[in-house]
Amino acid sequence: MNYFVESNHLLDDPPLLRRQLRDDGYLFLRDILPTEEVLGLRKSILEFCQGAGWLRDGANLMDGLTDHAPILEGQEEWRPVYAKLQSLEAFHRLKLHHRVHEIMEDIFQESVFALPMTIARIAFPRDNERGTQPHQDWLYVGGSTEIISCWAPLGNVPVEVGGLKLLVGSHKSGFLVPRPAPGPGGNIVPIDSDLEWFQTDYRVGDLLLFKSLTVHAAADNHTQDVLRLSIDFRYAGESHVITEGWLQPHFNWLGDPFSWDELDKDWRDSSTARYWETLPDLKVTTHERFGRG
Ligand SMILES: O=C(O)CCC(=O)C(=O)O
Repeated sequence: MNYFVESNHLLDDPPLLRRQLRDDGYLFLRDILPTEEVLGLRKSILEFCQGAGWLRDGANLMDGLTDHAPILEGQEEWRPVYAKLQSLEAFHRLKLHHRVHEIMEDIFQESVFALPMTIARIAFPRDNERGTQPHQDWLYVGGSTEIISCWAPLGNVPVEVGGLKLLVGSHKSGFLVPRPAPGPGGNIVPIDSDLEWFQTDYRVGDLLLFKSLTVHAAADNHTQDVLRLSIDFRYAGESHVITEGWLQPHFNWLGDPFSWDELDKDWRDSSTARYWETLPDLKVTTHERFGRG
């Protein structure tokens, strides 16, 4: 098992930070996201899970323990929980944190913006075969291959619980042709056996950044009872092309309640809602074949 290299010491040296990203296809940073906000989100999400009967009775809420049969993203029972989560302003605001923004400006060397679609994963234990399979985000995100994906744990996620792993150097292989597979995203790409998987003991506040062509997947959850909660989102430099589907909420293809009109009605006055509509020159194209995160 290989652990990510931590790159916090490069934050004051943007050229070296960019070089590290270019060489390895990822950057792993500790203590970027604000602890209180991450834990506040974790609490809200776990309350929704508890309300749905997914958590073990009598256990500490923040431990996120489940004895429920695994529930897969997209399933009927999952939808109301995910709709509540997607209507949390704090969930959509987290990606806009100034430290994330500053790092992205150092990477892109121009003004940047966060793609509005923001994804949460509530990954059940005892379900590894239906976890996120090895894939490249570009298949779904389209547009510029320079778009950066970010993944962060919503709570501590030790190696035992899994989290995200990635294949270091895989961004140099170009676009890999996927085939259908179970799990979120529904595709898997071939793995270069010369490359190695890296992961880490994730802590609250950590941020993993990776390139659109970097192969990544859910690492196995070796516990019997711990839910893994995480957020993922993407950034682009203002001169980069994005695809129109990413201006919509995750699972917008199901219709209401996964539309902005439904989700942001209680936070429409805040700067989190519809911020992209005031950005001057968004370069938006279509991505008809894929586009689902
Ligand atoms: O958290 C996961 O299981 C999948 C996340 C992912 O694949 C992504 O961030 O692109």
